[in-house]
Amino acid sequence: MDFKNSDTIPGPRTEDRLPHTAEAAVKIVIVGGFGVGKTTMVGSVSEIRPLTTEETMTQAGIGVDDNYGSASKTATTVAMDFGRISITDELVLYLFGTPGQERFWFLWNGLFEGALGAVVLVDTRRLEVSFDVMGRLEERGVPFVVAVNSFPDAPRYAVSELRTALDLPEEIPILDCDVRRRASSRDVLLTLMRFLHSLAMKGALT
Ligand SMILES: Nc1nc2c(ncn2[C@@H]2O[C@H](COP(=O)(O)OP(=O)(O)OP(=O)(O)O)[C@@H](O)[C@H]2O)c(=O)[nH]1
Ligand SMILES: [Mg+2]
Repeated sequence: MDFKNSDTIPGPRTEDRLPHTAEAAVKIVIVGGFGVGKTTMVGSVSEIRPLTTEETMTQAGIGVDDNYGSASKTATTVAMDFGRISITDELVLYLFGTPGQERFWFLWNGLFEGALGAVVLVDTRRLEVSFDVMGRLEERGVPFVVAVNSFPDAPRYAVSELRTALDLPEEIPILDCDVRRRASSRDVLLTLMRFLHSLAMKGALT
């Protein structure tokens, strides 16, 4: 009788293994409105092959789904994105990207469970969506930083103008990013970690 030779079963990819030095794992959520670049961010920064739940956007979604920018966008997240990045040898972040379509927002509550912090991705062409998003994080007590994903045709604002427009207190970091670039996405996560650290030092983390 033939048996499958175990040598033919591929082992885990080297980068899929958690570094043996890892001591702390932290859950971070990436949130924001439809098409703001959440999946792109998780994909650009993850050191493992990201898990995505992208579904093709079809004619059936017309009138139901958000369609902003849909000319160039053909897929949307229906459940979540998942990725991982080691910030240091000891600290590993698990990244969870939320769906942006409003009809899937009920999934957010589960994704927020146990999250230490969040990145709110903002598109300056649609600032109004960010209020809902930030409100939900505030309700759940999840601290966040705001990262403006700079699309080429999006209006540019000074940080102080954005702070006023988004009604954000002085201590919440706001920064520009290009989620397609790994270094830029990593900078956003480092800013969030520094912010969480400063909150922990003040005893403001629950
Ligand atoms: N020009 C430009 N395009 C970008 C940028 N970031 C993302 N994109 C593109 O914008 C589209 C939207 O990105 P996604 O990552 O799918 O956005 P999302 O927030 O996950 O979308 P949903 O899950 O549907 O809410 C993709 O086609 C990206 O390649 C950017 O900084 N500049
Ligand atoms: Mg997505």
